[in-house]
Amino acid sequence: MNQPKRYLITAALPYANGLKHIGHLAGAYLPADIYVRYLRAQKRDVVFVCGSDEHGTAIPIQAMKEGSTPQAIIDKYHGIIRENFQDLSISFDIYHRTSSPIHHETSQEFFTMLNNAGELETRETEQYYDEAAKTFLADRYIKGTCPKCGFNGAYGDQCEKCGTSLSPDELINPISTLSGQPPVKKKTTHWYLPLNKHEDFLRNWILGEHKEDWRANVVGQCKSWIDGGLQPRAVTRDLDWGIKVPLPEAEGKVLYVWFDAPIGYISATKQWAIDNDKNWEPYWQDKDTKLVHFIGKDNIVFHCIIFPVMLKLHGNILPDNVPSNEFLNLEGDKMSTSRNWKLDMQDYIDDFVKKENGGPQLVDALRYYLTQIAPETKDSEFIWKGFQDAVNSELVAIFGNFVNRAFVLMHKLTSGKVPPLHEHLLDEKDKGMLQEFSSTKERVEQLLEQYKFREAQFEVIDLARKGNRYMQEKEPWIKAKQVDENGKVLPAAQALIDNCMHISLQLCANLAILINPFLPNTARKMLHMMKVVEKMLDWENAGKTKLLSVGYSLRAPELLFRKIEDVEIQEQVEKLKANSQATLAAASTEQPAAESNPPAAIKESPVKPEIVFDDFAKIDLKVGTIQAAEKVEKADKLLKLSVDLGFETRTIVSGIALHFKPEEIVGKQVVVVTNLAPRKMRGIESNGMILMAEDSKGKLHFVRPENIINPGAGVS
Ligand code: B3M
Ligand code: ZN
Repeated sequence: MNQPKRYLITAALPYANGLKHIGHLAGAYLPADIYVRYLRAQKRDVVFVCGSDEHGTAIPIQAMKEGSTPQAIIDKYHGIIRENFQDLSISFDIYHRTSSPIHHETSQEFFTMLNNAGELETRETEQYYDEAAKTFLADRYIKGTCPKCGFNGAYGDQCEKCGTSLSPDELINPISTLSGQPPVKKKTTHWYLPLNKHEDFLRNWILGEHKEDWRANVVGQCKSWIDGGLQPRAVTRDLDWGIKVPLPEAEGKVLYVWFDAPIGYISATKQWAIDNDKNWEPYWQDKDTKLVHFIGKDNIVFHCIIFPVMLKLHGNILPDNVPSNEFLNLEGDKMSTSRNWKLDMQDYIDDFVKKENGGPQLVDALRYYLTQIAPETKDSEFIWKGFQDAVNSELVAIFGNFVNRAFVLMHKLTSGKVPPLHEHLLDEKDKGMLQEFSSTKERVEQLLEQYKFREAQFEVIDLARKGNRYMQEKEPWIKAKQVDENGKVLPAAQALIDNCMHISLQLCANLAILINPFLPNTARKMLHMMKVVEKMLDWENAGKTKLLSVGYSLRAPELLFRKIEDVEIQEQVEKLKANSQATLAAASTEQPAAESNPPAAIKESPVKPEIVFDDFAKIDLKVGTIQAAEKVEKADKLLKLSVDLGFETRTIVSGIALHFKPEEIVGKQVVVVTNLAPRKMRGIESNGMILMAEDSKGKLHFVRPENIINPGAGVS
């Protein structure tokens, strides 16, 4: 492609059903932001769109969990996620919402056009229906026994225990999570996108045209989908949360969330155009627009197979590339929301950015480490110790150190001003260093154009490393010792000092430009130190050796990065473990819905393996009375309880905060496992566990004596 006239950059629309973690950030948003900042520095015409994905069953399910409504859920999480991105310097031009009217209209128009053009097919199938709740059941609303591993809390689309993708038909003894009753089969009609008809197009486009320029993992996944034979895909659902199918005969049906969500990129562009008095059409219609989708690997099929077919049929341009990342693991394990093994953007912001010694430098610290470990070609791992090392031994010891040295020495040896360059005195080392400006710029540019962000960032740090080495070899502070009888540095020595400092300061200016896409806050701080305007960061200035004028006086150095202390990372590791233990403890009281209706005869038993009476007798159960309850700071699921057990009062941390308000449970009686080994959660020692029952809607209930009795009474 020749130089595109304009760019439309998208980052996957996060579901507004919960907090997003740093795996999401590293997967799509950060690389997209780096790319966009680079394009903006090049003065290209670029629009960066994103927003909340607010449809699909994920939303009402979360509402059920939080005892809230779908609307309240999307409002809540849209606000939080949007602010998290802002706090981490992700610079969207618009952060839109798929619940907006403009998106509903755009999606319905899209569907209508495809349907009127005869590009959709209808099919009648039988689907699970809940007679009590009078509704068809989305896959997620059906639970049952996994045919693979026997876990009896598997969902109709996936078993979360063994990870197998399922269809509801495969579940053994399916149960509706709405009513707790077994669902029945009922006929329903849906609209399908016949992907099978577009196989040749996809094969030529992906495996022909883009085999070389797309990432191997993306091409590989697409190839296996296409080779496996493409099937028609339903683009409608029986659900009451979503965008209504715009047909009179489709009462009660909505567009499938994966049909409307990617159209969200288009409606976001429309809204951006309205807000900025621009035209949106060229961005989606002109061939000279470069469209790039940044996503995580679980979204590949939707962005490379399904959405392109929709775009083609609708007469839009196709993506030029879909840089998709693999997964980011955390401290040796897969990140997981259900196991609470994750680092949310919100937590990082609270614990680092919004702390006294935090601020923008810690935004850049996270951006730096996440780019350094970006899972571009394979899964990678976030390790707190690795974060500390990256910050302390690279940002602080290499980049920050070089800039600081250059500024300190300038104030000491060249009276706080940019000294002149004495060309005739330049030696090979000086020339070599100056050469590096432009060659680094070229390498960074090539790497960014190929979406190789980690290598690109490495080049920038490497340039700072070279700067340190250069200064070390030149030793201007030693030359400054060559003085005359008045203590004035000899002219010959001063000239050499001037050259070293001149080159080092021009290098600082170059570093600011080159680091800007990655660490924008650092670049701004450097601008301030150099007393230059934002315009200097234009990419065309990179590689130039005369950015700062001779004689110009610069400010005193500011600290660019601070060290990360051992205790900070220890705390994080402990917190991670405590949170996930608390979640697991809470989950172990959960009874999968299928257990409330034990199915008659299935091999995979719904109950745990048999134990002998002695095993049971080891557990000490007593009745207790809750005397006090309070929320545990920064742990949305935990309550700290004081429970009177008659013979003593115990502190117990329980993962029930999403189900009960502290004030409503004081005075209630509960059953406590009193001889469970103590466990620390969020730094609080928990001495026991409260028994809970979970109903089919996922709500927790206390297990307790029918009437108030004396605390400490034994339970057997
Ligand atoms: N909301 C899934 C996800 O967050 C989905 C992406 C939509 S992109 C159009 O992984
Ligand atoms: Zn399973």
